[in-house]
Amino acid sequence: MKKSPKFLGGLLSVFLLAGIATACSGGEQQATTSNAGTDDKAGKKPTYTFRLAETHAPDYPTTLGDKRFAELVKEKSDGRIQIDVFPSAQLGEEKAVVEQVQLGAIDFTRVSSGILGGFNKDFGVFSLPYIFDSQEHMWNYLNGENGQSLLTSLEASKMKGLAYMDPGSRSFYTKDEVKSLSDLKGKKIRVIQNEVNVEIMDALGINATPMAYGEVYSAIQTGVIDGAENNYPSYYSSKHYEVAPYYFVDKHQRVPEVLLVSTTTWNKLDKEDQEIIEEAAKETVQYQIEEWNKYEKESEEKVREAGSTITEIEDIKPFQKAVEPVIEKYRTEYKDVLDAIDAAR
Ligand code: GTR
Repeated sequence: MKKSPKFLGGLLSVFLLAGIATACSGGEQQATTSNAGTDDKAGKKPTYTFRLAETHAPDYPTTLGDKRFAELVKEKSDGRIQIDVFPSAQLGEEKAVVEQVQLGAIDFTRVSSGILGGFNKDFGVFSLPYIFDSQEHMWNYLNGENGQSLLTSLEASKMKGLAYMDPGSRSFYTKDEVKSLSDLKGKKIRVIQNEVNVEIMDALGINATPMAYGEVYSAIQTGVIDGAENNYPSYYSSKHYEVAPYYFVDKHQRVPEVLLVSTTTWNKLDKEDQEIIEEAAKETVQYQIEEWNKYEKESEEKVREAGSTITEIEDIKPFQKAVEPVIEKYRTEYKDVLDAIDAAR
C-alpha cells in the first residue's frame, strides 16, 4: 500500500510524541530539563519529575487525594520529588493507562480495582457483589492485614499498590425508569471491563456492555446502551445524570480505588525515597475519605436538584439471591480474602 503524506506525517508525530512521553516519563531528570545540573553536584540526591494519571476531574475526591499525595511527597523530599497530576483522563482511559504503567511509561495512577481485576486475578474479588455491608466494613477489611497484603500482590503485574481510596457504592442508572429487578432485565448496561462484572450482569439477566468510562455519556445519549452503574460522585461529575435520569440505589458493589506506582519507577528509587512515597500515600487516605464523604453528599443533592429520580430499593434479597452463583463460583479461588472480609464485619 502506498502511504499518503498525511499518513507519514501522522506517523512522524506519533514517534515524536512517543519520544516526548519517554523523556517526560519519570526517572532522573534528563539533561534537557530546566533544573538540569542540580543532581550533578557531588553527594546530592537526584531530583525526579513523575506523572500520575487520574481519570476524574480536578475537583473530584480521588483527584484531591492524588494532589495531596503529590504535595506530601514534595514536602518530605524537600522538593526533590515532584509528581505532576494529570486529571480528566488526559493521559488516556484507565485500561490504557494501566498498560502504560506496566511498561513504565506512566509512573503513578489512581485507578479502580475494577480495572485492575482485568490485569491481576487477585483484584477481581472486589468486583464481587454485596461483599461489603458498609463503608465502615470495607475500611475495616482494607486497613487489616489481608487488605494491605493484597496491595503487594500487584507486584506480579509490574505495579506496586501504595494505598486504597474510598470508592463509595455503585448502583444502576438508566435512560428509562427502573423500579425493580425485572425492569432491569434485558437492558444494555455498561460495566467496567472485567470478567466478574459480565458474570454479575448475566446472573441478573442484564446485557453487560464493557466499555471505557469516557465513552459512556455518548453511548447512553445515542442509545448504544440503556444505562450504566456507578457511585453518586461519578454519576454527577461525568454528567451521566443528564442522559440517564433514573438512579436505582441497590449498592451492588464497593470497588476500592487504588493508588499505585509502576515497578519500573519504583526500582529506580533508593530505600529512603521509597519510604517517603509509602508514607505519603498512607497519610493521604484519611483526607481522601473526608473529601469523599463531602462530595458524595453534594453530588446526591446536585443530581436531585437537576431532576434525577432516585429509587431506593426496598428489598435487596432478590438481587443478592440472583448473584449468589457468581459468588459461589469464586468462593474457592478467593477463599482467604472472602473469609477475611467476613471477619472484618
Ligand atoms: C469510578 C471510578 C473510576 C472508573 C469509573 C468507571 O467510580 O472512580 O476509576 O473506574 O468508576 O466506571 O469506569
